[in-house]
Amino acid sequence: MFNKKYKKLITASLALMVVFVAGCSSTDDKEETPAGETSLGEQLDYTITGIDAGAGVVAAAEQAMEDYDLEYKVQTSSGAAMTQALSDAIANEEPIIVTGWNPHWKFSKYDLKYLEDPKGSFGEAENINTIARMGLEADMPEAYQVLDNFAWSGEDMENVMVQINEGGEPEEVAREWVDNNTDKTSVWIDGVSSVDGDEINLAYVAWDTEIASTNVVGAVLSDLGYDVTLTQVENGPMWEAVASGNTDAIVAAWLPATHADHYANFEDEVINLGPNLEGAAIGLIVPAYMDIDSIEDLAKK
Ligand code: PBE
Repeated sequence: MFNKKYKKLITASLALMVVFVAGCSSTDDKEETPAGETSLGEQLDYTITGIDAGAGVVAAAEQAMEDYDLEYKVQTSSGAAMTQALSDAIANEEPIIVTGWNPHWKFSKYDLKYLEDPKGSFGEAENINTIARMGLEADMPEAYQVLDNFAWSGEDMENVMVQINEGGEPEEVAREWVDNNTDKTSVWIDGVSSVDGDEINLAYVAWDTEIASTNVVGAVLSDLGYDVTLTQVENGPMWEAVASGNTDAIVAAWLPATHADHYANFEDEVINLGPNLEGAAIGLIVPAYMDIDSIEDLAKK
């Protein structure tokens, strides 16, 4: 009855009507995405860019998805993959949500913001603590004293992190920082005697914060005469190592919230030497150009 041309026209108008009707059916909530536009959730494929599966911030992000009743998945990878994805998204002015933390070099490189967390899924202000194995004080009193004294500011740590991010070898950057900041490091070694090549092991996870701090403490211990080994592990094994005595200490314990489960497991098997850095934080972080401010906004967009 119809020739080919008419058939095409009819199909096209039907398709237009479908689009029109679909567009009309979802306009009652003002916050919803206007017809024809891709929602933020769709643009992000409902994905939060996470880091390593063992990280406390990944567990907290998964908890947040439950607390805020969100359909997003937290994709795990590594700290380095997360910062690469962040950098790629910013280069293209695309949306991205990452599991992040501070101190961190990313804040000096990019214009970023934490999403507000009114339900407190990511906890309050954090400290980074130093944890020693049982018996370290008796076995290596000099190292124990330095580890106990070790404390610096977020700004100090970021100075080291920025230089490593700019391509410096962690060990060399740490060495240089220690040499240039004797006003600080002299307090850590004040009254501590040198040793003669005693072996000491520090475990850490390859998070940018911990790469910086562990290398700095390693450099100071090495100046005192220790034969220092830094062992890179995952978060769970790091806690097991210090609890079992397989490593001598860690400077990477985020408390009270981020590593709360690990600390609760091993509290009686380790010595907590207290904070080496105060005022850290974890959370969901986005580029400042994104027009959301709170985790709650993800439910609407
Ligand atoms: N972090 C950095 C760690 C603690 C240090 C926030 C990635 C974590 O989430 O466990």
